[in-house]
This record gives sequence, C-alpha cells and structure tokens, in this order.
Amino acid sequence: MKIGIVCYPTYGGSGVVATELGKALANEGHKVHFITYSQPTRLDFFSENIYYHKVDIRTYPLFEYPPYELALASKMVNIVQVEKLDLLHVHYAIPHASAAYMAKQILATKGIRIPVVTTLHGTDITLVGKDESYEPVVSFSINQSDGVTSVSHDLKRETYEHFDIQNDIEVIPNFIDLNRFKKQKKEHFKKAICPNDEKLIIHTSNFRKVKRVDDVVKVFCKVNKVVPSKLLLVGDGPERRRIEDLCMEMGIIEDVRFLGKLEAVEEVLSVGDLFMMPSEKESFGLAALEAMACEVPVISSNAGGIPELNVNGITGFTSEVGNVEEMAKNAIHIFTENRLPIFKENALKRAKEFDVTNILPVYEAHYEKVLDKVMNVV
Ligand code: GMT
Repeated sequence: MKIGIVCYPTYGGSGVVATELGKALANEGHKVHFITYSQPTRLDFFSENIYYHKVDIRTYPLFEYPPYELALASKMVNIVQVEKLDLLHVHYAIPHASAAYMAKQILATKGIRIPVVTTLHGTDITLVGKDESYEPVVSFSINQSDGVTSVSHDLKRETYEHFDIQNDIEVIPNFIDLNRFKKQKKEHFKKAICPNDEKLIIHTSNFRKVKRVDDVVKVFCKVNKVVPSKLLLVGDGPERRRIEDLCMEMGIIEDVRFLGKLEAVEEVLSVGDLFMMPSEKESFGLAALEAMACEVPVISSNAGGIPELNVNGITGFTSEVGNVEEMAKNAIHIFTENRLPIFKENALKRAKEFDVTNILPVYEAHYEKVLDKVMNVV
C-alpha cells in the first residue's frame, strides 16, 4: 500500500507514534510518505520504503499568520497525485484532519478518490479541540474522515462526549518497539547517578502544565525522606525553570538532576526503578509505556487513558490527580519488602501486550476496511 502520513514532526507523543507507525509499515513493505513541515525527529535514517515531503509555507507581508493548513492541503493534493497514494493517515485532528478534507475534495474534482484516516491523540480533543475557536471544524473533519481511530477508550469516550460525532471510532492503542525499548546494561550510568545504590525515580515529559511536574517533585520529596533516592528529570519545556526553583525551595536540589531533551531515553530508563506520570490529562501515556518496556513500574494519576495501561497494584499504582500523599505512599510500598522485582516483571509483561507486532496488523486491517468502503461506493 502507498500511505501518506501527516503529523507534527516535533517531540510530541503524536508525532512519535506517527513516525514509529510509518517505520513499522515500511518494514512490512508498504511505501510510506511523510508529509510534514520538517523532518520528524525519529526519522533520521535511510529506508528504501520511506519518503519525506516537506510542506513549504510561503509567507507574504499581508499574512500576519501564514496559512499552514492551505500549504499542507496543497502538498497533500500534489503528493497523492504524483506518488499515486492509496490512503492518507493524519495524526492529530488540528489542522491535519481539516486539511485532509480539503485535499480530498480537490482531488475528487480530478476524479481521484483518496480515503482519509484520522487518529485522535489527546490534546486535539481534550484541550485545544473542544475550545469554541476550533470545535466546529474538529467535529466536521472527524465526521468527514473515512476512518477514525483513538489511542484509548477514554479518549473515544471524551470525543463522543464533547463533539457531535456520527462516525465510528476504533480504539487502536499506542505501541512500542521492544527491540529498541528494553532494559540495557548501563550499570556505570546508574553508579554515576546513584553512587550509594539509591533508588532512581524518573520523569520524562515536555514540562507543560498538564504534566504536573510539581507533583513529581512533591512526591519525590516525601519518598526521599524514607527511602534513599535520586530523581532524574528528562525533557524540557515551559515549566522547567519553575521546577528548578521548586527543587531549590524544597531543599532537594542535591538529589535531583535535570537532563534536558534526550534522544536515547531508553538508556536512562534502563537504570530506573520507578517512573512518575502524575498528569492532569493523558489520553494514553506513551512515556509510561516506554518506561514499562524498560522494566520500570509506574506511579501515575488515573487521568484519561492511563489506567488502560498502568494496572493499579500490578504494574505500579494509579491515584486521583494531585493526590501526592497516596502517590508517595505507593512508591514507598513498592520500594519496601523486596516488592520492586515483581513490579518490574509485571511492567515488562504488560508492555509486551503493546508490542508493535501486535498493533501494526490492527492498523493495516483498519486501512483495508476503509479502502474497501471508499472504493466500493458507486
Ligand atoms: O502529551 C503530550 O505532551 C504530547 C501529546 C501530543 O499531542 O503529541 O501527546 C498525546 O498523544 C500521545 C500519543 O498518542 C499520548 O501518549 C499522550 O497521552 C497524549 N497527551 C495528552 O493527552 C496530554
């Protein structure tokens, strides 16, 4: 199949999922065409089945806001025609689904049918999408997609709750490449961070408010009083500076290390003992899955789709958003009476259920279903 993938190429989870899906499809022999405004971060190698088409955004003094959606739609029209694509798969509703709708209408005037699959990732529904400035367009473009998928049942539920959707939404959970995300031997690294064999707690995110990094610090502070431990904060974003100040104020800066953005996050996760995801909202929690694949149990909130991944009492614990007291208690519970090994084992076992080899065929079947539906309409 020749598939066009549209996504945000930056560090966000939706771009990562889209890129990893494209890579996996290419490995299966599909021709995958990425259509984005810059090279996706995880697309830094050569594959004979992967193509990258850059969306050029021409600006003009009159444009206070360059019309990206139009440039994207025009590029999709061009690539579908030139490369004879069979299907467009857009990740993140805004503005990708509406740009795809426009491209589809333009192509129809040229006698070309192109099915469009939209994957909802989270903030396109739970934060930005339902705002009145976008809601009508988001509803319309979801309803006009030929196939709609969502990364968790909770996100599907929220989409039906907040938008007037007539289309079916198929839940296809996010996935992980266990060949890349696996526990590696990095003892020297652990020794450097935890010289006295302290427990290592890790948080990775884009440091936006929704991630509640304050809660990570508050929980760590409580755990650290009982269990000798260190905290690694990986990633960067608007909250980082404030979090540094908070660590100073709480007197724990000596035990906290900020690593900034890391490409090979699996190397750091390999030496982790516990992962923290106290997010306010999280449609799936890909970062937690990455940790679990590296045998790291998770202390998280029970927001959104997280409980569909992190099984309470088995692979870690889930608590109400903001309940730092309980999160700390649960972390200490895992660290005592030699419970950690079983939680680690359970985390890996659960992560294996989300192996890309299990999820890829579900996407392929979805594409086949959509193609069949669109091509058989007379
Ligand atoms: O949450 C982020 O920081 C990035 C965001 C995105 O839009 O790229 O991630 C969303 O999509 C991921 C991949 O499907 C999910 O794993 C995240 O849970 C989801 N984030 C939220 O819902 C807040």
